[in-house]
Amino acid sequence: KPSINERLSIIGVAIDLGAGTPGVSLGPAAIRYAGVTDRLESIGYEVKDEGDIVAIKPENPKTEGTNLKNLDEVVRVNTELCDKVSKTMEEGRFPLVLGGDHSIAIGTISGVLRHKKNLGVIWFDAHGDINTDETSPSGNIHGMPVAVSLGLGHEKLTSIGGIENKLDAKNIVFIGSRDLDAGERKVLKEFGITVFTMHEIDRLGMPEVIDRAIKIASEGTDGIHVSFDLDGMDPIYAPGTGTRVPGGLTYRESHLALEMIALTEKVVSAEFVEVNPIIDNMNQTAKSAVALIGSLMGEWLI
Ligand code: 4U7
Ligand code: MN
Ligand code: MN
Ligand code: MN
Repeated sequence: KPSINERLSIIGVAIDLGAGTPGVSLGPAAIRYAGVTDRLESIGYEVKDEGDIVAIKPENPKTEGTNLKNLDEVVRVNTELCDKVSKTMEEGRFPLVLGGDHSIAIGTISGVLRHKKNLGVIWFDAHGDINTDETSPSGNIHGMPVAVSLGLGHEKLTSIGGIENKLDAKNIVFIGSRDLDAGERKVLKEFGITVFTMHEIDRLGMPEVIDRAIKIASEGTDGIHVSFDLDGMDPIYAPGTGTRVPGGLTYRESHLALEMIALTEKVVSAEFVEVNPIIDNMNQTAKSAVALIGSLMGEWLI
């Protein structure tokens, strides 16, 4: 039996404007073809598929006075997503957001924050995603959602969903990091954010890492959001993603982590992002995403 919330809404976000590589906008379709709804229904969830929020490629990707790519459309899409996530939670349903590039975490998290003022976040990713327009080497907004959710960066991004509630750095934890930029390391240190890089996972083992991560995301919070970038997994299991980094989480490490998080019964929302079927191998990465969703939603429980 599922333990988190038996009613669930799937929200696709067909956007690649925040990423450097095109094609991740087809992620939600790929994850649906990999059977996400059937999988969740077979566990016992009542699933409502809300379809996709669709980004439209702008004629001019530049906004005056910034290096950020496609800023205005990324803002529009995330504002819509914020409202949809918030409405889903209002209906007492669990929002499962399918990406799409990781810029959509801005909309998801700001929507969840309307209902959960003190939100813990567990961020699975090879990257830090904590750049701002000032530190970003690329101008790609998918490298910035954590910064934005802390209130850092371009005002058009930080004001999505209102500025009064933001994440607290002490309740954010990273797992699987192995490609952090110089500017990101500085911010992570400055804010005292806990980062379990692959080094810590190798040394401590995933059970210990996840125990600690759950404590960090739980202390003083009223729920946990799971943000899973498929590039956190090793490219062997998730080759269809634009920013592959070798030496990632194994199949069982990722699943064990999500299973242990499921047991807390504290998860209020989740997103699985950066699935790019255009550069994938037989939809393998979307299949990995569906299996991971199964683990987070308790399909392994007897
Ligand atoms: B993803 C990068 F410089 N840090 O900011 C950047 F290495 O959502 C990559 O984690 C960001 O996939 C990757 O452009 C964003 C780069
Ligand atoms: Mn990443
Ligand atoms: Mn990411
Ligand atoms: Mn990526």
